[in-house]
Amino acid sequence: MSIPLTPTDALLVIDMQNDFCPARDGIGGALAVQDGDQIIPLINQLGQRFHHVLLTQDWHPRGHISFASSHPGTQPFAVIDLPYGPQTLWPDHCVQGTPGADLHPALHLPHAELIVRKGFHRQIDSYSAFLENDHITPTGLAGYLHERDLKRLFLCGLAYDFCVRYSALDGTARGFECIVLEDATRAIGLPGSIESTNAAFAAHNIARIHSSQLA
Ligand code: VGL
Ligand code: ZN
Repeated sequence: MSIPLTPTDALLVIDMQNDFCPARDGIGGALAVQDGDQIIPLINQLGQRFHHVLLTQDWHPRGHISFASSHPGTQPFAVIDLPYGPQTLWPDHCVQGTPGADLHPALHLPHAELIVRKGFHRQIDSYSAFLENDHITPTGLAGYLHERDLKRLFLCGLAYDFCVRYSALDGTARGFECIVLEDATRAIGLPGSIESTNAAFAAHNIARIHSSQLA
């Protein structure tokens, strides 16, 4: 199966930030995804094939509700109940204005049209590029895509089992065709998180393809 690209396609590059990549010279790595930086050359190549490239940037205030440090007595990767539902707690990461929150310097996508920042409300986390974790608060991306007449999204970036997962699911629910470029993502890999992501994609007919399948 080979997929030809059309002018209404966009590449959606999720959270390719220093804190999700292994630390270099003391920069980043706060929530490093194993080998997260190894997908950057492929993403740069993919970017050249798309007319439209959109990025997301996880962008938390200090003291964000998703940080274990905001809940004394808890540890990162524990799950707590918040008013909007269960929330995994994370190490402090992608704090606004810090080097860890910067896009990785090896990412070279100069024609990217939009950077969607998410997770900036102190009391709500946001994995998805479309909707925050309360499943109510929109990021504005759906409106942007509608106005720009962009209909199909190819997703890549970090992390497969969190932000890529929920972005693809919410995009699909909003009527955008979402296709995951599996070799251009990496997972955090909490217990069961990859398996449940694969199951959710299958249940919603979200295709996982290899980048070589792009015509
Ligand atoms: C992410 C956990 C916390 C992600 C962001 O980009 O997948 N994961 N914040
Ligand atoms: Zn985050």
